[in-house]
Amino acid sequence: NDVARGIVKADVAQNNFGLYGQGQIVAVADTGLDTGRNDSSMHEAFRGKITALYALGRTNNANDPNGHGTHVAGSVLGNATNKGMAPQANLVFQSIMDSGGGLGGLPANLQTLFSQAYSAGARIHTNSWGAPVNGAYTTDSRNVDDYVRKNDMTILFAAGNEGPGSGTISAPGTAKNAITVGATENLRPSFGSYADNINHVAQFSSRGPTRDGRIKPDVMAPGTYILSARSSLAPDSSFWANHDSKYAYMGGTSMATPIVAGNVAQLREHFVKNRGVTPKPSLLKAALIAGAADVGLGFPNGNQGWGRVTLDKSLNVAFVNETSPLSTSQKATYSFTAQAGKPLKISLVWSDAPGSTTASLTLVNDLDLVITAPNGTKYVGNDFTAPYDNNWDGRNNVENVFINAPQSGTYTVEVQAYNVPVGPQTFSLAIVH
Ligand SMILES: [Ca+2]
Ligand SMILES: [Ca+2]
Ligand SMILES: [Ca+2]
Repeated sequence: NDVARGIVKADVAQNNFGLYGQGQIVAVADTGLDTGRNDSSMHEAFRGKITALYALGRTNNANDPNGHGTHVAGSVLGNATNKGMAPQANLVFQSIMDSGGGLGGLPANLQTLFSQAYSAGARIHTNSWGAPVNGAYTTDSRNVDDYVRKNDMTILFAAGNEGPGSGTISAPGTAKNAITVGATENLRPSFGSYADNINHVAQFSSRGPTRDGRIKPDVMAPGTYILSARSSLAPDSSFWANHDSKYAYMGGTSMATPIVAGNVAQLREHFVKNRGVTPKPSLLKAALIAGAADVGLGFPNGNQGWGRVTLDKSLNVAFVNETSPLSTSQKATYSFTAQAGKPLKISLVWSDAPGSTTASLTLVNDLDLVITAPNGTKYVGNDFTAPYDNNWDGRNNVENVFINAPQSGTYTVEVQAYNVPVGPQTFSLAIVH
């Protein structure tokens, strides 16, 4: 956590903007949390900040003999040493590990899980688990999409650890409306080649595209040799390396995902406190994507998605917060002023209607992003080959236009509703310029 914080610029958000996740409640569904008791026996990282602790997998027992859940929660909001990204956020923890060590505490319909957390006040829900389905869109993926579309709940899922082959995203990480997180390397070179270059995608990180050809993961964060909270009940064998009795090292997209969840808490705090809006899930996702950094693979790319989270860029976006619902053939138009020489990144995200698990395409409502430069040059979303206005995207509910060397002057942004069968469709825009 201490190193990752600098890589994703959570430290800049803390030091320069005062963003520690205050006022945000983040839900974590995972194995368990340390002793499982919200009292003085609890790990120092969480004492006094637990809003709710639910035992869903074992009767009246939310403890963590595994170590996974405690470590994950520490990366979001641990508040002792080796702090998480949003140390002033509060925690709703849902222990889903059953007595056999599986995740039998998960309800048949994931919306039950999200609703419990929502009722406890959480508006961010992070999940470091999934099933290796090689990019398939499952009933769980569908339920995630339906919940995000209908509720103010930003839901994150780990991409999975089935890399480095392509087409290996786990479910529900294949959900359209989730923020799906892959792992890049941390910078702890004493541990060797798995943590020696922040621009390396971790070998194990699951790769896109999804089976229906969508770009996933969405964003990346460090996920190797992460130092975070250690459950007092977990054996040494649970960890990548030991540190001391309260902290230890783990790795996986499981570790990258809660880092981004903490960043989302910081970002949400910023929108509420400093930018005058309650950001919808689609805006938080658009801001993360517009701000993210290419690790050197270009776009679109199934290894890195839209790049590594770079929170200070995301804080400063120009934005439209889920507004102007569109029906088929309608459009919304905006403009902004660009400066020559300052790279331009425009992200359109919408919370699409849930797709069919048997269809070849899961996209339901097809919006298109169209950018017009001051000299009339047009760009359409996700066309990264010249000319940039002839490959229209009919698969993704994230569309980006990145212009490395913009002209100075007024750019026009159009969001066109090409086909909206389950409408009308709201959307969000985030612009780094
Ligand atoms: Ca490496
Ligand atoms: Ca489109
Ligand atoms: Ca093209």
